[in-house]
Amino acid sequence: MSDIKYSFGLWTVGWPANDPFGTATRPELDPAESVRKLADLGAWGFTYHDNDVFPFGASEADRQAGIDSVKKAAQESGLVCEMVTTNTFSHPIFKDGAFTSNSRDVRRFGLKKVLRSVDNAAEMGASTFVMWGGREGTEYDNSKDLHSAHARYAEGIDTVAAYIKAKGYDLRIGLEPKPNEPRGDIFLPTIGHAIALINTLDNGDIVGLNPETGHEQMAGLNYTHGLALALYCGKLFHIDLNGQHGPRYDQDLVFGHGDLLSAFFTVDLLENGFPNGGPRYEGPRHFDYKPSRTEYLDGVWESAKANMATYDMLAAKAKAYREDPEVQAAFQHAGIFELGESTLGAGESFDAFLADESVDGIDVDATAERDYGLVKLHQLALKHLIG
Ligand code: 3MF
Ligand code: MG
Ligand code: MG
Repeated sequence: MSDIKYSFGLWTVGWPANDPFGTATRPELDPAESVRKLADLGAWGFTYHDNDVFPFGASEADRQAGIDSVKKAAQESGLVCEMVTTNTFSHPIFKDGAFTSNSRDVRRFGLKKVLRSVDNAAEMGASTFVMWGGREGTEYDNSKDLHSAHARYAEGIDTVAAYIKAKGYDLRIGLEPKPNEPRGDIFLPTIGHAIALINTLDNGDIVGLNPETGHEQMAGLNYTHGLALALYCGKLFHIDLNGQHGPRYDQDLVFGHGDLLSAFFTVDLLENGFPNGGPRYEGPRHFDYKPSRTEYLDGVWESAKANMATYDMLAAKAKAYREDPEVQAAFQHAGIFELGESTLGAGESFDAFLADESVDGIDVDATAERDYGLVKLHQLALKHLIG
């Protein structure tokens, strides 16, 4: 396998495949065993929710025993704990949200649960702390004062960021947008919404994003474009890779098993960067998928391997695509390098620009007839992907 740093949530392989219509089809896995198994399969890192390693309401002793068991497996196998997150969605107390619940008692309970998880993330040496607001939302638009809900959400996130700074932890927060499921509408439904809220925070410098392939695609949006915006804003702190077939329930398929062409361009961006240079994503290639309910234990580990194998194959194909002189010529023809040039000249004044007769002196009809060759360029991508 490649030297790409692959990472898995323990809740992915550990999902016993219970869904809203049926009970589990697989036994619970010991999280420490999953750590060892993922290391055997060639993964580099792992991530978990607090309640993936100890149950909700565990005694202090049981809590520490769960953490220590996973920590020992990590030390022995060399698997890196790179991200920790909090489950603020499973227990009924969070049915109306954690940071945005109408109940102040619930909000204070949720905040304390999250801060304890932050301490655990630091203890495990993680670099990212993810916050997915699974229950932060509504089914009905009159369920909340929507201004107060956003204010409480911002307060909660800012408080966690301030706590990280106060403790001197080397951690950054990754907010994970999702449009719906399990709530009818979840707050911060997309990458763009999350960036807008981050910009209002006092401690927003350590708050960025953990975008998930399927979550953007559930909203009919383009994941690769979302990653590009997050990179442009300096906010791509972590990623959740998986597969999805457009707007429907959250499928959490193996990466590449949904929209394969989109996955190809995601990998092309992650591995090769923008054609004109610019910010790069340096974090782990983290998978947040679910082994399908039809699979038993062999299928769990086959599907885990499939994520890494698919990414490896796409990375090799994306490299060949970028290195192909025909592709580079098509980039040139399409104007992709030209888009890297600023529209105004360096230091060009408004007066100089408006006085420049060559701007509207162009032959508009001839310019409108330009053939960008984008279909040919896209066909070249297909040739590399499936040719
Ligand atoms: C749900 C998710 C979550 C988050 C996790 C934090 C249970 O659709 O994607 O997984 O990823 O809570 O990373
Ligand atoms: Mg998901
Ligand atoms: Mg996720």
